[in-house]
Amino acid sequence: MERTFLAIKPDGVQRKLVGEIIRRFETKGFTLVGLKFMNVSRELAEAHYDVHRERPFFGSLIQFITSGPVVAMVWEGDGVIASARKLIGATNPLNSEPGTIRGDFGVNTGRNLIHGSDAPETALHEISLWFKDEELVNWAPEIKAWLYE
Ligand code: D4T
Repeated sequence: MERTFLAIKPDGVQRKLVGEIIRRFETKGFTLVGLKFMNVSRELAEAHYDVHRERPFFGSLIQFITSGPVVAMVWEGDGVIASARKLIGATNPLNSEPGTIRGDFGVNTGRNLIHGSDAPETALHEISLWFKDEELVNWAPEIKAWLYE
């Protein structure tokens, strides 16, 4: 089954949205296989956002993501990468549809609450960047037969 990397950013943590955000992926039917609450080092932040290194917002992005704790997660399920991006919503929360996480809780691109991997290759890369193999839990939820035909 597919896996994706999601991280509740410092604004999501500060605004006490951790439970609300996790609930959305749980109730959708995806399976949590990795979870840690952590401060992000500058080194990890820069590696994670390496593709944005030359962008004008890179400095403020690194400052923001290292400014407080984040909830790093790995979620599993058929099609979870694209589906999680839909549940999260557009990068600019003002353009995110109501019903999405950013659409319901955000108003600014620099405070868009949650990160989600955007493709299978990025998901693999980001999972290995943030988690050791032994930190991921392989398990099959008992309700699987009620989620999948
Ligand atoms: P992430 O990567 O956080 O899931 O966001 P997106 O995939 O939706 O958007 P992105 O990679 O284009 O941007 C990464 C990160 O940078 C912030 N950002 C982005 C910003 O502060 N100013 C900007 O102009 C843009 C485009 C928000 C998300």
